[in-house]
Amino acid sequence: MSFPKGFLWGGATAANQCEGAWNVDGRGPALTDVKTGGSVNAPRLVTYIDKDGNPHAEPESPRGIPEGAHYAVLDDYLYPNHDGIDFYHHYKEDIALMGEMGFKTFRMSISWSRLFPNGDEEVPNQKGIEFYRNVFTELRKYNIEPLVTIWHFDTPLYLEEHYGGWKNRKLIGFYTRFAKTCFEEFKGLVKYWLTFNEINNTVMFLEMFGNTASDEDYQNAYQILHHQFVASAKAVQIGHEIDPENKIGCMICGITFYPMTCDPSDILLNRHTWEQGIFYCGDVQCKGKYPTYAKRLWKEHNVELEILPEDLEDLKKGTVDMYSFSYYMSTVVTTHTVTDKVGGNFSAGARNEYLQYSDWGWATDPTGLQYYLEMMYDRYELPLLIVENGLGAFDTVEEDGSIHDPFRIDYYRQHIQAMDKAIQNGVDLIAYTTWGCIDLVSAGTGEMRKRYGFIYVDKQDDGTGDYSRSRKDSFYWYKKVIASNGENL
Ligand code: BGP
Repeated sequence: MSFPKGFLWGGATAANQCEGAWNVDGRGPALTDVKTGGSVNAPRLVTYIDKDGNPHAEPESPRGIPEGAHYAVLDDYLYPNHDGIDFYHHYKEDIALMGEMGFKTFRMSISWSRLFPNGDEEVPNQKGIEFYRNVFTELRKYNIEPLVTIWHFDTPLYLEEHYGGWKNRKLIGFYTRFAKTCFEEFKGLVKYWLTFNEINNTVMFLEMFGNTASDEDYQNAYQILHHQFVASAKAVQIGHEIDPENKIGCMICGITFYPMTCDPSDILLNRHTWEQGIFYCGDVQCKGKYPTYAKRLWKEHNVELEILPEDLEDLKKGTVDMYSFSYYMSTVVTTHTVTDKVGGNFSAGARNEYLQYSDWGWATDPTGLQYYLEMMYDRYELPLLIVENGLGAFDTVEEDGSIHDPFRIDYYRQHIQAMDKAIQNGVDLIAYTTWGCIDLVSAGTGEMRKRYGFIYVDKQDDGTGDYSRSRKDSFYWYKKVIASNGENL
């Protein structure tokens, strides 16, 4: 195995899917308290669950909040992001378990509305700052390097309701203040930062296999992205000023796309899908300017962006130090009619007969990961981090309390082998944080039963469970992997 010394093995979570304590110590409600996390960026393919447990389709308008649903539901939501797995009160126990596995790094995010309850305040909530300082200090006790996502879908609800969310340019200023506060307050405790989780979701899933989007949807999506690009670039500049040691990355939802046939129209569509879905955001954030094909993308949907001259300066000055991405699956695109569609949480494509699919229809494809790694390293020549990868699956607790998850171990083994091949081929991969290292609420569906963890959490979708934590077989396996720096698979 070729993993470099100091390789950052670990796991990943997001505040909105694990912290809970949604109204504790001054935290304000976030958009993700009332909608599943994925819906924030990919409004079409998710449902929200009302207090009687009934799923409802998303409303027509992208990013719209179901009318009358939010506060009414908030108090006793059944499948809630806002309860999470109560990491807020269990963090010491959870970090001890991560320490036991030998984690070198832990990816987590900071809840914006815990620091700025409405999002537009000038002064942060001290209790929120205290919480994260305690978490980072606890991580350092175990020599675990925090890897912190500043925004993981959870815009304060107030900003959505009163400003229209990221469509509004004002959000750049609010986010920048939030990011600056994080860099200042956690200086010396955190060195690795990611500005926006899966920033590309906004545009990637607008139109795939039968989903339709209007020109207005495209207009909004590209304008939202422009605001987020500028916000990210400003954050990178501020982060570097506050501490030159800071390493700040982008975070892209990584999917490997294949053409279904060798029909030239499929090959061209595949290239255009990569451009719209994956390269567009990475290119702006890594190269500091809009790519040449952006004009084609905008023209296709009559998009006219509001871009100020100083924005372009910011993009140039605020390029990221590293490229991070999530990777769960590949998908297949075609111009031909497809009847057998399979989907991820946010994506859907044609079935690939060479691959196996998870219970949630995600294609397991480690070779696609190698492909992605080699392609992105060549494109950007920046250190790469895989900050999400994993298999959402059902777990069964045996009578003696043990949990056997060989399927999960197999999945990881294959992906780690693919990473090894990419490293041997020259890729500078520095970190691997598996998604949901501790079971948490699903972003796409709001469920608990779709589990990713090495650590099982007794919280069930029917509201039962005592939140106790236990070790799955994969826990012991991953511990060996880390101890041997990837040799012992
Ligand atoms: C990514 C999100 C995560 C996460 C993961 C798994 O897109 O960044 O927040 O949840 O997908 O998705 P799901 O929870 O739908 O299984």
